[in-house]
Amino acid sequence: MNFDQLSKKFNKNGYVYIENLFSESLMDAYHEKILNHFASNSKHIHDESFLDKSDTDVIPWFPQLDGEKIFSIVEDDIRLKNLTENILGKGWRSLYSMVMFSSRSSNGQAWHQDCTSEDKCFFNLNRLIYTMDINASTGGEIVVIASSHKRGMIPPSALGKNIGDEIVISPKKGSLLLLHGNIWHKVLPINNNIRASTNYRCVPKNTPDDITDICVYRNMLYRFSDKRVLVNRD
Ligand SMILES: O=C(O)CCC(=O)C(=O)O
Ligand SMILES: [Fe+2]
Repeated sequence: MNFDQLSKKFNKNGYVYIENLFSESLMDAYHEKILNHFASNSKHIHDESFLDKSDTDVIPWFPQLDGEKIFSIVEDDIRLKNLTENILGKGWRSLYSMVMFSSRSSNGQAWHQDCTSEDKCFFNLNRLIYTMDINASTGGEIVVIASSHKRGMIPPSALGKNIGDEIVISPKKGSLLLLHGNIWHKVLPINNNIRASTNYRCVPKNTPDDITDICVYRNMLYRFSDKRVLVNRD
């Protein structure tokens, strides 16, 4: 792995996608845990008005908080640690690991930025790993606008559908997708399967823990901690 090259690519584009990083057997073990958990926990924890207005259909799970030790294997992976340090610099820290689950035929996620872009030094880095293949048949591909992490706030809905050249990423089982929290991104609707991704979120030095509390959608700024629409944008 050429960490310098990958880190340059990340800084330029706001994302990096790498296939075949984690073994099939590890991904199968993760996926089994995920399916077992959601077999009995597939209720939404967000309130209905948020789900409606954000057009977002995901259910989170924090497996390490439930004592699932196997989820530390990716977090402790030395390649992932080195790449993260190359991108974020010394003093970065992990926030948590979060599985995001979507049911078959659900909406995916509308265009958004995970955090606001007022202070360029502070953002979240998503380190997403995939325990299943995601493609046109399953649905749930990720769409990004390259380099949009440098373009400030995502345009409001009123500016129409086309906000740049869309790059569709269809992650393979065992792959890693690094996404800058300011990049404009969305998840396409889910088709024929459930969808799961596992995110090892982390932040540069001195970034507040609640950096992702305010999420920027094209139609609103939403604050998760008190479930409030801060700004209507359309
Ligand atoms: O689940 C994914 O592939 C990406 C979800 C997302 O928007 C994020 O992690 O910020
Ligand atoms: Fe996101």
